[in-house]
Amino acid sequence: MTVYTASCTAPVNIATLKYWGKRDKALNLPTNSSISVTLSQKDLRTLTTASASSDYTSDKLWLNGKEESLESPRSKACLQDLRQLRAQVEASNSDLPKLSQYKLHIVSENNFPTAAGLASSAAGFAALVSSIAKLYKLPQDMSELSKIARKGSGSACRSLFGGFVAWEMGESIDGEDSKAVEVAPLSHWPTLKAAILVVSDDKKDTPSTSGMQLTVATSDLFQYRIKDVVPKRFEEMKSAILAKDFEKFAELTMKDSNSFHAVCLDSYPPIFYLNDTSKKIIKLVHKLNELEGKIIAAYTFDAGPNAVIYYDESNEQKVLGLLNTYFGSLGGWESYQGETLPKLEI
Ligand code: 2P0
Repeated sequence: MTVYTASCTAPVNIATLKYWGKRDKALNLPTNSSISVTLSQKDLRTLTTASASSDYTSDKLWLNGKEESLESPRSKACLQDLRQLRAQVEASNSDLPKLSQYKLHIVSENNFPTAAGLASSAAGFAALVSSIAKLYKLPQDMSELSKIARKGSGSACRSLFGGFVAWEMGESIDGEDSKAVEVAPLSHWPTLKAAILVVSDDKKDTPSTSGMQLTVATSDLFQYRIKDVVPKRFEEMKSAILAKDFEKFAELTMKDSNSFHAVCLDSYPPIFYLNDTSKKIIKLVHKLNELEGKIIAAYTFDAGPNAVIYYDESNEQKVLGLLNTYFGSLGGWESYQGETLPKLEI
């Protein structure tokens, strides 16, 4: 039996300008554009191997050694789009094996505990799409493929690129212009680092998808956020990244995290993702910046209580030293844009 295989990795990305809200739930079309930093491949990533064979009888997925379903509408949408593109390739070259008609076996592994409360769906769908695209030898570029990953999970579209990434919300109804683009590669700002503080590894309170729907339907503040706040912040953050202006980047990052959690609180009934430890981390970072007389650290929180702290490597001792003093009992990763250093003792 002939088995065709290809493997790819995709890293976790952490949004500095948050995606929160869909204008189309089936296509994962967002109500605002967003920006993220993709973490180093060496630290937090999904490795996926896709294989196709005429002998396979059904599509199958194993995630961290456990068989999972590929029957969700999101997974099916991704497979359908990829098969369609492969069929186009096969139509133009009749010598190619008809992989578009073969069933797929997908084996996927995270190198971080899924229970750590870190968004694994982004890296997961990005690795799924890129490994199948590689297997199918698709000619499409990453932005094109990001539209497929987006249908799996909105934030997954950003994990197809390394470094600094924008997800342009687009305007069309079919989502053809809702895609990820590179703002700057990883090498652009090698001294920027991120530390992740695992405050809790509990399953999140409200799943992102239903949380977003609730916010869109009930929050007045959300309307202000998407119309008056994010469009300007999107441009400012891209400029701050291109200029490697840490203070500006950090200020915008913290403000957007707070804005996102504010619209969660303004939802009805309210959604709470931050806990008391998260709030103490926020206060501590502001205290540190105040004592320094300038911004040397920025926090951001996703749909859970865990913190990601951005800082420049020149301030590593100060930032990590302080966090270690106050939150020494928390688990954490240190994620470097480049080399992997030992696990953080915090
Ligand atoms: C983000 N989050 O920009 C924001 C910030 C959580 C808070 O993207 O429904 O798992 O699969 O499109 O991508 C989490 O939402 O949601 C998320 P779906 P997703 O990273």
